[in-house]
Amino acid sequence: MEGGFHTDLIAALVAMGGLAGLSGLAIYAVRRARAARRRQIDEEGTTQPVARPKRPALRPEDVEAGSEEPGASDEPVVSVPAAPTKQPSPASSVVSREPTAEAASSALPGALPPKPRASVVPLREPTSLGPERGKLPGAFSVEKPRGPERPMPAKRRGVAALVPGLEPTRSSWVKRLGQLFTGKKEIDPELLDEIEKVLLTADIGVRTSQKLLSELRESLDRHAIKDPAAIWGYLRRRSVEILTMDAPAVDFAAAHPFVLLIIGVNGSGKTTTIGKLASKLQAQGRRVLLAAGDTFRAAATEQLEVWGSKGGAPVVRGKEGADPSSVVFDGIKRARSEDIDVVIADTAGRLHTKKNLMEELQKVRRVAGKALEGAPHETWLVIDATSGQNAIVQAQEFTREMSVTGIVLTKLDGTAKGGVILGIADQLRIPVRFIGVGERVEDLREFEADDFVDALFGDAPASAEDET
Ligand SMILES: Nc1nc2c(ncn2[C@@H]2O[C@H](COP(=O)(O)OP(=O)(O)O)[C@@H](O)[C@H]2O)c(=O)[nH]1
Ligand SMILES: [Mg+2]
Repeated sequence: MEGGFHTDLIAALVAMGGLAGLSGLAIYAVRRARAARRRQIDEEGTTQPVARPKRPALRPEDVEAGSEEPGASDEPVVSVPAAPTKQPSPASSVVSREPTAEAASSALPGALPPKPRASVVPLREPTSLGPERGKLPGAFSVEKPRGPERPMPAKRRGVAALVPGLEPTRSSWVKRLGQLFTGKKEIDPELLDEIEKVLLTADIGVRTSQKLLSELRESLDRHAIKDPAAIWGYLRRRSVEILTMDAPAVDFAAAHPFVLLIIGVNGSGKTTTIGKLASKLQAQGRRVLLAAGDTFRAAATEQLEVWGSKGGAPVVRGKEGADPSSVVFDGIKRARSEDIDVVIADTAGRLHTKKNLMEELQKVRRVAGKALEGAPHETWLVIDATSGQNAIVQAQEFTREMSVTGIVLTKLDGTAKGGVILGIADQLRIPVRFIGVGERVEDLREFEADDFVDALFGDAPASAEDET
């Protein structure tokens, strides 16, 4: 009885072992076939069946790695030619599968090629291909492309240098906007409502936000925009258009001396901007003189002298409370006699009343013209980006009274309100000449609409990465 039971038990175990072995073999064969297919797609960029090259036998760890890939499936992978991507790929590129939630959210939708099925992720060095492949069979990679490994042409380096200064804005409404498009395949009314909400809180200003939205709705009605990625592309393109002015570049050699008048409210960054700009001009070999027209505060003159002494620029000053126009007049006269190339005139941002300030500034303009015909050649309004929508109101007040030829937007590094630049540019149609993204000389950056929008909307990971 007992012996028979043992025999039965052994027979059952043998049968089960056989079954497990068989199914194990079957799973192994399927995995091996999948891994081989992935390699084929990866290496040849095709899904067409072709004669397979002989491979060494798969090791157990290869099978193990393959089975852990969350994105593995038998779906065909579409290979995309390098042309539609922003960064043309060098010799090495890996076709990466796109629409996993994580991978999609790692890049803002603007970076997506027209068909968001797959993108070409360039690698910096061809040599990195080997180990990279060993770890991540490219065609099914769900790991985010690693930013620092991307090659960087000169223009992209300029954009990259701007990115840290724009981080507060990038990681607020720009990020929220980007997240609206992540994983979205279709445009629904909800998406438009969400876009509206984000734009209205972006400090762009109600007028400019509404304008963008009504244009967007109209494009949707005309079926000119068909998918969410196209909306993102549209917002980027319109931003560049708004920020691009039909104005000639500033030519500091257009007059001798070239007189630049700097105006703006107290604390907006006038004196600091003058100091940074003077350093830049001196680095170009120009002789610069500074006129300390902010006679309202003694500290302002001292601050200008500190900047002047750094690069050896003479500073013309008046007594505290002196007429600023007389200081500017003296400065221009001295510049003419000393063969100075550029005079930069500082002014006060606050007098006893607003009306007085505007009158005072108009007088400075007139007197500058008496010291040198055609002066001031440019008048730049310095605006503190941290004041958000107030900045738009402020700019409107100044430009009503003064002929302003350029805007300098400072302190973008310290605020999420960088969207204000769009409102200012859209409503005033005055070119932004420089932006301030920090305290150092190099943080005063010549404004270039294209680069700015690239850095702001960017294709660097800016959305999901920070949230996990
Ligand atoms: N973070 C940052 N601070 C800035 C920038 N521009 C100016 N500042 C600071 O803003 C403050 C006021 O600047 P100031 O030039 O004195 O303003 P003014 O009263 O208009 O002359 C100073 O502490 C500057 O260092 C900028 O782009 N980024
Ligand atoms: Mg000042």
